[in-house]
Amino acid sequence: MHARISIPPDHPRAKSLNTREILVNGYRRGLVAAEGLIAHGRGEAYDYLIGEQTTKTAQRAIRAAAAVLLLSKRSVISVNGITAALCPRETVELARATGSAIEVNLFYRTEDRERAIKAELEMYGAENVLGVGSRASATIPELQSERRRVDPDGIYSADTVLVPLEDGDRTEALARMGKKVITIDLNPLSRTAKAADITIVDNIVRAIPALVEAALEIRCSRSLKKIADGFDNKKNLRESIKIIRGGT
Ligand code: PTJ
Repeated sequence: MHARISIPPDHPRAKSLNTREILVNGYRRGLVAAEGLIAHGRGEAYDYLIGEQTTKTAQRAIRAAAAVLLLSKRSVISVNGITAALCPRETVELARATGSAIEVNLFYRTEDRERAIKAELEMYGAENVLGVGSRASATIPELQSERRRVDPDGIYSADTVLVPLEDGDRTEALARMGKKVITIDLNPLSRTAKAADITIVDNIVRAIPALVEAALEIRCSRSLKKIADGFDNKKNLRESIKIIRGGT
């Protein structure tokens, strides 16, 4: 990740400020929607409340998510603007480590942004990026937003979908289609967080690299099913809320 201006490395908020710079840069490069900058601001507030670190609770969700991705027959990583700007390399690595496909799926959909995101992912080695332009010819039923347009070879026929930074509706619609949904959302109170099968309450800049690490660590394990089945999302979300309230 490269920032446009240089933030003094000893600045107490250097990491967070660098992430902002990369996002603003991503906006200027046509990857991120202007609204994405606002969405990230909301995320920052929650990140501050969890101590800007991957909590034990998030680590549990990350391990379960890695197990589910590895067990799935057709897993898909859904990529939006923020994800493409902040973690393009790690998203491609995660796809490789878990045998997942990558699909571009945008709330504020424009074909220019879809193509820019595809090109960014390809720069980091992604092949066969799904969901761009006319490839998104299938429709998620009962969903009104632009996110409803999906690739018949990707999200539409997937058994598991990883949806980082989501907006509630699609998670619920994918769950109705019988798919397992994994999300990364710093807000444990969001509709997405509650509707997903596995919610990783963490910043994507930490969560996606941690998912890669977990997948590489457990991919040969015989206990994948046990890890996946042993995870309780409701309990995990309650614990995340407790952390935010200062309960641990
Ligand atoms: O690129 P597009 O067009 O698909 O647009 C994507 C956004 C994110 C703009 C769109 O989906 C949106 O408006 O999302 P929301 O409804 O604002 O939800 C975003 C959620 O992600 C909120 O609950 C935030 O707390 C959370 N969030 C924001 N930044 C991060 C985050 N979670 C993890 N890591 C972050 N860096």
